[in-house]
Amino acid sequence: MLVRIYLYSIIITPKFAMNDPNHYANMYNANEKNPKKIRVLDSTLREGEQHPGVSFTIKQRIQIAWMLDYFGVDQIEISPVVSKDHFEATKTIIKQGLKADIVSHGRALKEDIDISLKCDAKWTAAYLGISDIHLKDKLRITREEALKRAVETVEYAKSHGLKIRFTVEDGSRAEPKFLLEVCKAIEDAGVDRISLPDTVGIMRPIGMYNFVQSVRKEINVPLDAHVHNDIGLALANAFAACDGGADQIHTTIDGIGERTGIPALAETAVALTYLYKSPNDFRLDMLMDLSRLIEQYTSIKPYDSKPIVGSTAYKHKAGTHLAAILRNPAAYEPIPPRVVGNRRRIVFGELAGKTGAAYLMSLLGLKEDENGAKEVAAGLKNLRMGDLIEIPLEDRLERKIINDKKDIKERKKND
Ligand code: HCA
Ligand code: CU
Repeated sequence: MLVRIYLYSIIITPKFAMNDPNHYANMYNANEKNPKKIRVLDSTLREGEQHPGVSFTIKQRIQIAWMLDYFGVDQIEISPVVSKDHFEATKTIIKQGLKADIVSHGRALKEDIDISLKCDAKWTAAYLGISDIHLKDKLRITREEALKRAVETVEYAKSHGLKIRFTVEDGSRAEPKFLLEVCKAIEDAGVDRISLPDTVGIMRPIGMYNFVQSVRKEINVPLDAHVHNDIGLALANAFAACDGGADQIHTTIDGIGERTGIPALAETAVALTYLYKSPNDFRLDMLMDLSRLIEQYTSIKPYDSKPIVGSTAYKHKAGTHLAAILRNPAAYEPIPPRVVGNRRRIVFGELAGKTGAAYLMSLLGLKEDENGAKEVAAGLKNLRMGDLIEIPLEDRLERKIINDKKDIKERKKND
């Protein structure tokens, strides 16, 4: 009877579904046949440096730019207007001739564009608040003055041979008609990209979609999504923006930035590759190293449960999880740790259960025996000390799969 059910399930389960545990999830995700490419602009050197406590040296900035370029981002943003050191760093990075565009960020002022020109920039980005609160309480200018300044900035950059992205800062809170008016005017002035930011992270995904789509319908220029994480929706909002017509997401390493930052590069790049099937060419196995580099240079440690790069992102603890993980890690891992440069770790303690205990015993060279495993599991529970040991699984251990008699026999032969 069992055999019949097994054969039946093999016959009716398509082979690809059996080979890919994410197959049905991918069906719900409804990817198009030829998904569009969504680009990444990394702003660790601009938005990231606005994170409290972060300040890189010139050498660190250059190294971060090199690594981001090697990783495969499309644009790298840095602001030369901040200080002499930032100017030096920008100029030097531009001179390196990296594959990524280096975007020199500043205010919507001729003097800031001049600084970009002095750095020999090919790309510049200018931002100007356009919401009523920014106009009234930050810039103290009228809508008319803002519109004029936006157009003049774009015209000035274009007349000096620069490519320019214009950021309508606080755009998600600007009056929609005025937002479109500004976008149309800068499109006519020859702007190359427009960044649509959710500067205070107030949008829900459908709101971000509507915001971007309203501009997409009227404007032909490529659009960037720059979204803040104040309520924790930045990553979701970035992708909603792309569904609404944006084709470039702003990230920083570990998501650092003003207040609670913007989407993390790791999460964005993994989601693009695996969930959105965007044809990028990222070296995802650098993600852990990129995160560690920032930790080293800033002393900001990503929180344990941070997706992809967090220290618990690939730790498995509960007995039922261990039982599955030790046979097939895909049971509880959407993406293998190696792909992103992370490691799988097993936690042994009061939740380890019989399978976890048996595995721990086999690692210690103890004889495989069901009762012994039960006793160890009970012992771990009775200790009431929570988690006791954590083992990173190196190659040799990772291959050692519990209950795999063949493996055990072979080991015995080799011992
Ligand atoms: C700032 C504001 C900004 C700009 C975003 C952009 C924002 O300069 O700090 O240039 O795309 O969140 O609106 O970061
Ligand atoms: Cu920002």
